[in-house]
Amino acid sequence: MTEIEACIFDLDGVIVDTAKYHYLAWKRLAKELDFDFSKNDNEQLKGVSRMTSLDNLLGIGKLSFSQEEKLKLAEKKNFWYVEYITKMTPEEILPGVIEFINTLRENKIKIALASASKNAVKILNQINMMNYFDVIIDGTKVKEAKPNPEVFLKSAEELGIEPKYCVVFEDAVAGIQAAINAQMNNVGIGTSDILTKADYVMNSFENFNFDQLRKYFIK
Ligand code: B16
Ligand code: MG
Repeated sequence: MTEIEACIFDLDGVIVDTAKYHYLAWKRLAKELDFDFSKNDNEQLKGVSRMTSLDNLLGIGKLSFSQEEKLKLAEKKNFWYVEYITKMTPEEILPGVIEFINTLRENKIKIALASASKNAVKILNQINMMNYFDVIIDGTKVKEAKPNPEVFLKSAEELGIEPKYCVVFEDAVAGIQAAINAQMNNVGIGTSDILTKADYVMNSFENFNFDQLRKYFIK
């Protein structure tokens, strides 16, 4: 990579931990359908679309429903999920995120949000972060779910930056694969035993700045 011109952020698991609210809402649905849904099972639902998450959940419960019934179940889960996120505050922004984004701003780096969630704008409003992004591409603007690269390619296109000058920040295996499919550099937020394909993995943004990012990627 010769230069970094844009950073593209996933939302859930990178900027905030909404995975815990998705989990509570899916668990409640599983309980209503009379099966158990563990935290470990929840890993399969991270980063993928709402309907794919539902298919994964129903697979765990070994249940099948018509498309119409599935839409109703997804709507029900979303209603509960929205109840949780409506209570979110800026205190839930993960450590170091704002400080890191500020170092990007100081270095004139373009910033995009690329999330599979149809609730992304609602969450950004709750945590007062709408103004941090030059471009927001969410689940309402894409057809294909990660690992398809659409959400990242669309972000780069709207920013007017070529994929090879972008760095994606992702917590999900499907998201890292989507970044690779978009031919973008990427940083995994989590652990390297799970995010095995990420270019670089870190636990959090705490004490991380643009100079460190540059040192790693600019050869
Ligand atoms: P919604 P991200 C993803 O957000 C979540 O990780 C995933 O668990 C969820 O199913 C998906 O959004 C859709 O969310 O039901 O709110 O539309 O990680 O891409 O920011
Ligand atoms: Mg995520």
